Amino acid sequence: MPILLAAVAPIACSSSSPGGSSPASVSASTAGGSASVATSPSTWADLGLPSDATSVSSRHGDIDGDGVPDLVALHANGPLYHSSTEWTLRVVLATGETIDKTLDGTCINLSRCEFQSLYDADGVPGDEISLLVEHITTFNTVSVFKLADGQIVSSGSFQAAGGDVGYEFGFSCTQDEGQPVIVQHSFNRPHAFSGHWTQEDQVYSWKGASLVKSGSPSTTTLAAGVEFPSDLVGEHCP
Ligand SMILES: [Ca+2]
Repeated sequence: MPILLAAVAPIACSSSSPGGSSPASVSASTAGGSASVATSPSTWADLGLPSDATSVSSRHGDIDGDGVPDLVALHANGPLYHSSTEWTLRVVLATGETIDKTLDGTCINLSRCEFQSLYDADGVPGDEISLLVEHITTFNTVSVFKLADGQIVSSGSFQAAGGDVGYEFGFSCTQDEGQPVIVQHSFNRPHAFSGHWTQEDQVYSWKGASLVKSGSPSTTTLAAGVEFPSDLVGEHCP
């Protein structure tokens, strides 16, 4: 995603961040005087982070779907104490508005929460944000967030990867009957080192800002000796 795309638009300075930062902007002289040109927020100063923010990472994405890249940041609230650290997802729109989402719970068994990807998962203009929020031996948990009614909300969580013998997980952004969906793939081989793998696919469809189960999971038993399809393990969203 390019960083310095610009669009001619009025600047709405309504930052709610403690730092009070507004998006990057310049004044351009014109024949009729000067005009403000809003650009995509692109610097750490644009984030207006609180003074106790640590372990900051950021990405660009068009979160509100207006065609201008916005700035998204993930930071810890204070020093890192692993699972006791609280994290915040901050979105600074190109309009200047800042929206925070305190992550529910903490980043479990992770040294830090991490961005997975930003992509339009629901077909509604604007990128959704997926974050790695938990690791246990059996799988990683990835949560999907989106902008809805001026707030960043959690849409759903999925399992990815695998760490235990006989278990693998992944999810895919795809379409079902022409509608965007996310499919959770779960692979299990009850006898860890032998026998048949079973594949269970559960479709999640969008209901407003939420991903909800659509119907019952489909279960397939793979032929003896056939390994699980490794290309479905992990996250598969554009
Ligand atoms: Ca979207």
